[in-house]
Amino acid sequence: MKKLTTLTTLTTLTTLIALAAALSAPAWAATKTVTLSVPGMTCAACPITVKTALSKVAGVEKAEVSFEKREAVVTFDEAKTNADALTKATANAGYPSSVKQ
Ligand SMILES: [Cu+2]
Repeated sequence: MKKLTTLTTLTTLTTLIALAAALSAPAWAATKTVTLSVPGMTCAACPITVKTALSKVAGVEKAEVSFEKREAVVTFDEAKTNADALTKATANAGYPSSVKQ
C-alpha cells in the first residue's frame, strides 16, 4: 500500500507543477490569438504560402491556415508583433486579410 501512496503523491506533485507552469506562463509571454479572414485563397496550396508568410513574422508562435474556412488562426507574442503586422504580411504574400471579430 505504501508504494501506491508514493505513486499517487508523485502524480499529484507532477500535476501541481504542470498547473503552476501553465498559470505562470502569461506573466512572461503575453500571447494573443487572432483569426484572420483570408478570402483570396483559391486552391489547397494557397494556405502554405499564407502560413509561411505568417510564420516569418517575428513573434508569431503558431499559424494554422484553413483553406476550407478561408481563415488563419495565428498565435503571437504581443510584445513582439501585432495583428496589423500579420495582415500586412499576408498582403505582401499576395493574400490581403482582415481580423475577424
Ligand atoms: Cu492556391
